[in-house]
Amino acid sequence: MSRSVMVLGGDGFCGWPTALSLSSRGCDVTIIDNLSRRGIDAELQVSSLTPITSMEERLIAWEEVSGKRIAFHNLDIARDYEGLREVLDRRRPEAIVHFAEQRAAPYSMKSPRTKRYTMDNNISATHNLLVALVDLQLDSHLVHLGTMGVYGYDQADTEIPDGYLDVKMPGPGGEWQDRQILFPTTPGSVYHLTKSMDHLMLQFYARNDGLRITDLHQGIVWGTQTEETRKDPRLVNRFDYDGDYGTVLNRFLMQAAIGHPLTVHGCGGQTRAFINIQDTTRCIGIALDNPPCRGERVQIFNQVAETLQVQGLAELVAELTGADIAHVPNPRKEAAKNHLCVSNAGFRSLGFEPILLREQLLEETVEIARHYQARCVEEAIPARSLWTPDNQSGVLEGE
Ligand code: NAD
Ligand code: USQ
Repeated sequence: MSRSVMVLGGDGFCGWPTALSLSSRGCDVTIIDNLSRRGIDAELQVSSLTPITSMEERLIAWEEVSGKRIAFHNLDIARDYEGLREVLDRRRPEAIVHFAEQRAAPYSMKSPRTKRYTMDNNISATHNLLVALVDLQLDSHLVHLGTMGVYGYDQADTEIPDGYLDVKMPGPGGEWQDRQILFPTTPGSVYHLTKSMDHLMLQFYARNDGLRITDLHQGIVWGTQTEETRKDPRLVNRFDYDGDYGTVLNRFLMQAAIGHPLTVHGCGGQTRAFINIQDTTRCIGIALDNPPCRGERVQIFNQVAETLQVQGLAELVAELTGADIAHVPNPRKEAAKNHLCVSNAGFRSLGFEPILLREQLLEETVEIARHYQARCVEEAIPARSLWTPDNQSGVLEGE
């Protein structure tokens, strides 16, 4: 019998290609999404650079292309606990992949309303899901999409392990004892704060109720198409480029495609972790194939391919496309420069071989951006969300 998997947030940038990839692998997939991301596009008067079709059209196209059906429920998992409980009880999925959160740091810092929305939505979504699993005594393997940003970006030259840190603490007689603790969190936005809080909720429910949980600390996802979304134009994945939702590499690739200078914040000294969207789907497949046992602590994997500095990234895109680089004031409160060294040993030990940036997919993304450039709203490109009202330089005090 095929494995039943529920994909929460399955209309989104990571959720849609993941749902298709799982369906393609023979899983019986159900998507839950309240389409809030499309609603935020309307609120911001911008839309995906790629013309995404409605959920209904997407599912018809997938059935035509693959012969496989994906079920869909339009449901707000943060506000409709009974609705979520009812679908979970009916489907009793073997696994659940949870993407359903407000995921943009700039949007989360935009206004009191967006701060409160991000907090209420993300915390309630994750908590409702955990409560429902306990309430229904479901033994589904929960795979949660967390973020590298949970660790923060002020590490020294040390490597960030997969979630847990080996430390030495003084015992009663002053002797040093070995302990393993959760890596301390240092969130840099309200959005990242919600992920740090998710991180604690997952720990609590795994310990208290024996839930089987994998938490994936994912880096910045780049690219747009995957093996499955390429199969039909109606399956195209979303491509965010605006100042709130566009992430740095996809923004640079799109800016290069339309002849806009690459918007490097400050000196571009921030180093971040990256992963291609195709690898997101692969890693989730690997995580689903390797569930923890009941009673085990939360299994944490860093879902990253490589780390790069923003300035280096801009130079790489400029080299590839001939684009100019512009250094703009940083609207965020972040260090001018940081070091970041991350282990992805957990996934590598399970066979993950990451796609690296210098491979040909960068060009594919530029091509897609060129193809749809007429859909670009240029006024939506600048990042206008300020971390604090007086934050003109964006640099943390003491830098
Ligand atoms: P996205 O905004 O494109 O997708 C999220 C989806 O969840 C949307 O379709 C939205 O409508 C849905 N959703 C949000 N709140 C919901 C609710 N209350 N009920 C039902 N559906 C709801 O975001 P994405 O880029 O696909 O990110 C997915 C997950 O991966 C997020 O949790 C994000 O934090 C994490 N992540 C993303 C990236 C990235 O670079 N995109 C990197 C690391 C981690
Ligand atoms: N940046 C620029 N120019 C731009 C846009 C961004 O220099 O035009 C800089 C930012 O100042 C920041 C870095 O690039 O230093 C990354 O910004 P981003 O918007 O690409 O990524 P971020 O805000 O961290 O958030 C994204 C996703 C989020 C996910 C996170 C993974 O939106 O859902 O959790 O990446 S991570 O960064 O590893 O925490």
